[in-house]
Amino acid sequence: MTDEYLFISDCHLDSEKPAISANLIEFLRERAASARCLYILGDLFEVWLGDDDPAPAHGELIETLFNLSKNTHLYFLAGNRDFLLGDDLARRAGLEIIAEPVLLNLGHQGIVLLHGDLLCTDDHDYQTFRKTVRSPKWQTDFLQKPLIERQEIAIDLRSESIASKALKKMEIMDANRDAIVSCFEKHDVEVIIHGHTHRPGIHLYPHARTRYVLGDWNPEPSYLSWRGATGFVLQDPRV
Ligand SMILES: [Mn+2]
Repeated sequence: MTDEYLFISDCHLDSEKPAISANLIEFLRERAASARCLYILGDLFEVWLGDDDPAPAHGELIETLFNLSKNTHLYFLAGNRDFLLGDDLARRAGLEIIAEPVLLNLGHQGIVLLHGDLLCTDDHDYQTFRKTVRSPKWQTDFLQKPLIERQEIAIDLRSESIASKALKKMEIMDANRDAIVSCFEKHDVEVIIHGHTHRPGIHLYPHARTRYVLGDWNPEPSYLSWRGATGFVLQDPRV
């Protein structure tokens, strides 16, 4: 066991993309096994419509997570695709569900963990939608519908989302600079770690502040590592 902390997000696991699941399972078995903690910062699944979904395509992954959780502490912070991941799946996968913003100290640095969608404040339509679907009432009502009906609603929402994204300028889907700066200030931290935008990178700000953006896993793994001896290292073939 090392002092390593690992951070991933945006695997978007999907039965139609088995190579991503295979990469993640290998990462969990090989790379993450010696880490102290693994933080999954949302959009682990392309879609998660409730823990009563038998999700047979994800059986091996859930078992691999559970086995890993015996030695490595696994945290899950919801993304915009899998915010309905609940206590039942968390128990089966050995995950501890955490709610953003998550504050953490590593070395002498204060860190805040987010999925990242909250920083995309220029996308007003999305922020309105987010408020609706994150309300406990909406979630309770939705989860009471039969699974087949939830799947149909998700397909409708997905096609609307693709259509609206195609019409929006790319920059309004990225993190807003004012939202980033106010996030550093509000939480009084030196580091922000998030995913969601699928634009992996390391961004520097005044006052020795750094924002690490995790990439998606299509086609290659992307992860951030922290160790006392090395600090943060972003592993992404695009960076
Ligand atoms: Mn996302």
